[in-house]
Amino acid sequence: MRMVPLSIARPDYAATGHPSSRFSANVVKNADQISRMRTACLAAREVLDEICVLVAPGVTTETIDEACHEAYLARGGYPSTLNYHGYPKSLCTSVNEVICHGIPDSRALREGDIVNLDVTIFLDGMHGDCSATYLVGEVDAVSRRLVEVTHESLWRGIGAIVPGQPINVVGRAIQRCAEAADFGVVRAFVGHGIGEVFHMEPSVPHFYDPDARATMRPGMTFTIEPMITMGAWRHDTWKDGWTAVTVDRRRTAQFEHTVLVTDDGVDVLTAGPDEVASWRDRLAAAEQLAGGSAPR
Ligand code: EYF
Ligand code: CO
Repeated sequence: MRMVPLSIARPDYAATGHPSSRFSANVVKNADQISRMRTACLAAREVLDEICVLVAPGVTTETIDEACHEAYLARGGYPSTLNYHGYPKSLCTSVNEVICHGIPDSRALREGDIVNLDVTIFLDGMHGDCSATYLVGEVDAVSRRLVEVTHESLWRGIGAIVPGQPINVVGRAIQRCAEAADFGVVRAFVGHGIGEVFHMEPSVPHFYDPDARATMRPGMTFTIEPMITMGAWRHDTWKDGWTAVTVDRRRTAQFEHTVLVTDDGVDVLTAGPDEVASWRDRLAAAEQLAGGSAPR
């Protein structure tokens, strides 16, 4: 396992692999917690931006993991995934048919692959989590479309966040977007509350689940991380116990942000300002074309 200097503060599971209960932290954060979430989420964004430039044919996912590990440490952060339930690495790297939790290894990326890099840092007592799917060299048109629609579905889900509404409006927006493009939505892995604890309430399904009725309240922080498939949305798990793959081994993509519910909408804590502005414009233009109202 990669080393973390003793000077870096660790989450409770770093030594044992067992995190404290997901019910042990408050769902609505106070101003101090929100300020520390901003710090952790900004660092997660920076790390992802730093390591994504390594994606290229011939580069192993282990090499990207090593760079990611060093990028966390350089910011004084702990790699949240390291020993989380025993997970062995500092990054998840999910290639092609891998839905999520792919373990970095000695396999080199190949021209035409798609790869999701999922970064989570524990900094200032908080976890910040984001991911994106990248193209390795020249990629076929259907895979490119899968990646684009998955990114749009994330922003459609974010656009559905309105305080006072049930959380299931997020999944409804994501599912509409994915299925309109004839893609599938993975059900087994969902977004989740995040803060001092890596995974906490609420659960955030990426499909319409009428039972997901938790009310979105200002001060909540959670991830939205749709996993969208070209074919079947059901999964198998590799013998390693971690790696989730599509049952039909067709490709899948994922994007993830950590968000904060505000008094009048949402603040995307792991997004750069350019990404927020460009998606707001794109979705507003699409809504106008469709004759609807602009998203919030
Ligand atoms: C107990 C895990 C536990 N969970 C989530 C735990 O970045 C993440 N989500 O956006 C994320 C990353 C990891 C993670 C790495 C390990 N886990 C995974 C799979 C099975 C499991 O069983
Ligand atoms: Co993540």
